[in-house]
Parts: sequence; C-alpha cells; structure tokens
Amino acid sequence: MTVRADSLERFIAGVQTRNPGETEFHQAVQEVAASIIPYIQDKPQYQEMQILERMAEPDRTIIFRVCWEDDNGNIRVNRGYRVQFNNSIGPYKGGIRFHPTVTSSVLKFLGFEQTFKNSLTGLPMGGGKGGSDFNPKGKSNNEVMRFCQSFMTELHRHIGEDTDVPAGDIGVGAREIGYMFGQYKRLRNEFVGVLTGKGLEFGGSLIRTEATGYGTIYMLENMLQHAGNGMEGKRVAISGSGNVATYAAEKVRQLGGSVITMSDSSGFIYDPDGIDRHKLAYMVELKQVRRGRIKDYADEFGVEFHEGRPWNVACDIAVPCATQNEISSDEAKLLLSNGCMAVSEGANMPTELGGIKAFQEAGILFGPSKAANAGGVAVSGLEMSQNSSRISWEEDELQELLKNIMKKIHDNCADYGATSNGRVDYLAGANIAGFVKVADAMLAYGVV
Ligand code: NDP
Ligand code: 2IT
Repeated sequence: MTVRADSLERFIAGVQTRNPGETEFHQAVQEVAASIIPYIQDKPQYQEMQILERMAEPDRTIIFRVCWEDDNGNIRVNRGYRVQFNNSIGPYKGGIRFHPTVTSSVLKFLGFEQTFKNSLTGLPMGGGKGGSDFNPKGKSNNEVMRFCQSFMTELHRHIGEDTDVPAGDIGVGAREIGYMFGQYKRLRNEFVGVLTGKGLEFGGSLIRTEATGYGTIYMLENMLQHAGNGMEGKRVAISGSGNVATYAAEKVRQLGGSVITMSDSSGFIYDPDGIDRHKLAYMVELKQVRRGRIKDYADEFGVEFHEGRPWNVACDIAVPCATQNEISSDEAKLLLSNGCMAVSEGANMPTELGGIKAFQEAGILFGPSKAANAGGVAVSGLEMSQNSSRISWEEDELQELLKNIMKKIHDNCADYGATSNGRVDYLAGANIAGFVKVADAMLAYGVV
C-alpha cells in the first residue's frame, strides 16, 4: 500500500477537527506522526488496522467536579480529570498535575506522550494522565488535604492497582500523594499500590523522588558519550526548580558539569560560578519546604535574578525541567547562537515544534522528553513491582536498574533513529521505538 505525500497533513487535519481548540494535543500528535507516518509507509499492517488513528484517540476521559471548603469556610469548585489513553501493554500509568493551566488538551497531550514513554521503559505500563485546575500555591496544608480527599473521592472509582496507577507531576509531590493514598485506602479498605511516588513508610520506592531528574541527565550523558564527548566542565542551563530540576541539577554536578541557571514561574537566577551542593540544598529548602520565590536565592548568594526564562544565557547544554512550550523557536535559535550543543528534556514537550526543527537542523544532540524523562515512570514501574510482591529493593539495586533502563532507552532510540549521515535522530528513534511495541500489541488484539 502506498501513502500519499500529503498524508501527514490529512492526518493532522483530522485530529484537529475531532479535537477542536486542543492545541497542545495537536502539537504532541503532530510531533509523533511526523516520525510514524514515514515509518509505516511500507508496513501495510499498521495502516490497514488504523493503528496510528486509534492511538491518537484516548480510550476514555473522565471529567468530574471537585468541591472543597477553604479555611474561611467558602465552598470552592474545581474540575478534575483522568485521561485513560491506552492500556495495550499494561495498566494506565501516569502522573496527576495540579496547576491552573490544566485543561483537557494539556492532559490529552500528556497522556498521549505517556503511552510512548512508558513503552520505551520496557516495563508493562500503558499511558494515562490526570489532574485538576486547582492551584496549590498559597493554600494551607489543610486546604490541600481537603482538596486531595475530594479529588480522590471521585477518582477512586476509576483507578486500581491493575487498572490505572497515577503518580505525581507538577504541583503533586509526596504531600499530595500521601493525602490521596490515605483517602483511597479509607474509601476502599484496601492497601495496594494504586499510586506511585508514595512515602517510604507506606510502600514508596527508594530513588523514585530522584529518578526523573537523574534519568534526564543519564540520557544526556549517554548521548554525549555516543558522540565521543562528556559532561566534565560543561555549563548547563536548567529551567524549573521543582522535583525534576532539583535532581537533574544534582546529577549534573556529580558528573562534573556546572549548573548556571534555575527558574520558577517568576523568573530565573544566573549563577556563573555554578550551583554547588550547599546552594542546591538552600534551593530545595526555599522551593520545596518554604514554597517561596526563586529571587530569594539571588538575594542570598548575591547573583543575578531576571524575569522570564533562562535561554539567553551562554551555555553548553540546556535542560528544560519546568513545563510545556518553554523553549520557543526564537529561544532555540538564541541557545544555538550562544553555543548550546545538547538539549535533554526533563519536562514534557518543553520545546515548541519550531524549536525542535532549529535544534535538528543545527545537528545538535536532542534528547526528546518521552525518552529523556522516562526514568521517573520507570522507577514508578519498579515501585509497582515491589508493591505487588510486597518487598522493598535496596537503593544500590534501584540505582543500577535506573541507569540500565536509561542506557537501554538511549540505545533503542539510537538504533531506530540512525540516519544515513551518521547523526542520530533521537526524536524519530524515540517515537518509532515507543510506537512499535504498543502497535504490535494492538494488532494482536484485533479491532478493540
Ligand atoms: P514541580 O511542581 O515539582 O516543579 C515545577 C517547576 O516548574 C517549578 O519550579 C515551577 O515554578 C515551574 N513551572 C511550572 N509551571 C510553570 C509555568 N507555566 N511557567 C513557568 N514555570 C513553571 O513539577 P515537576 O518537577 O514534577 O515537573 C516539571 C516537569 O517535568 C513537567 O513538565 C512534568 O510533566 C515533567 N515530568 C515530571 C515527572 C515527575 O516524576 N515529577 C516525570 C516526568 C516528567 P513555580 O514554583 O513558580 O510554580
Ligand atoms: O510525566 C511523567 O512521566 C510523570 N509525571 C511520572 C508518571 C509516573 O507514573 O511516575
């Protein structure tokens, strides 16, 4: 079967018509389809069975009202979601995001990406994502608890250890997972691994907290080594100052690089001497414990604070770890003109399509999010295994497993992404490697 040259455009037009106004979702599908449509040109089995079309449609989306009472006795209303995208290779698996920008489009893009990412880990996990437009900023612990309990009061009907296993994402960390797990346990009267990222006292796994950030830097290290280069002495611009950014920064330092920027939604700090261990501990206390603003770091250590994003700073490597579309096309060009030679995406879809194009045309190393940040969900998968067999693995064992999984992801992407000029297209590699396993499972099931 031959595919017409305009098939990508027609496919995307169909996705746009069926999902009006969902621009983030269109973007994520377009980025994947641009790799998959050429790949399946000479593979009629995938075309005849409409595999890509089916993969771009979530199994279901659950949308619900979440009511809670604030500390002043006011009744508040938010919207909750769970997008169960694809369970062809395992239970739905993916984080929960609490942020005012959460919409159906954002969660569909994340659930779609998650399906490919989870496939890349080699572990049996399908793709899902959930969340709410609830803004945890400025809320008391009791308000966050009441919100989480109300959210789980509806969500618990739709999830389960063998059905759908949520975890953290933006605005959802150990505190929120604790509140949600406690409510699930109360409602169901069962203690099972229905969430990952749990506290170590109640079934959490060692290194889950660190895994996404560490994994993003392992991916970077693997790409550098594959290209005959290394981390030593590299100046690394990181965005974000949350879970992923923190442990990415720690791993860069451990491997001999220097982290010169971090950011939050108010701006970024530029520390040309590098964020050392002591300063990073200050950052963690500031951002994770006090939940303060990043400018305090600049005041404390006498460095520059600027509004906006850190991509105008001269660096060797950029590691975006905040949110989607945080590197525009112009910012990508700015990074390139300032000497950036590698990008590893800790956040999900942080680079706009035009930015990816600029990085690829310049031929720099580009580790796409679905590969680079897969370490987090990989250790979530290991947490699920530990929970179902009721054991806890040792830290060094888990560190080794994470490193090996990231190496396999790198090598798999490098194989599928090999090009005739010797450069590796990690984006195409990740998309195709993630696709094949899910697609073959779907073929086995027939039309379901
Ligand atoms: P956190 O909530 O811990 O931290 C998010 C950080 O990004 C904060 O510094 C926050 O600033 C900043 N940020 C969030 N939204 C925006 C925005 N719209 N504009 C500017 N800055 C913003 O989240 P995580 O570290 O867990 O997640 C970061 C990224 O990594 C997300 O894309 C997430 O999907 C992805 N990811 C997370 C995984 C995990 O295991 N947690 C796994 C794989 C990917 P502020 O403090 O001002 O809000
Ligand atoms: O985007 C992601 O991979 C996550 N937020 C983590 C998902 C998980 O289930 O650990």
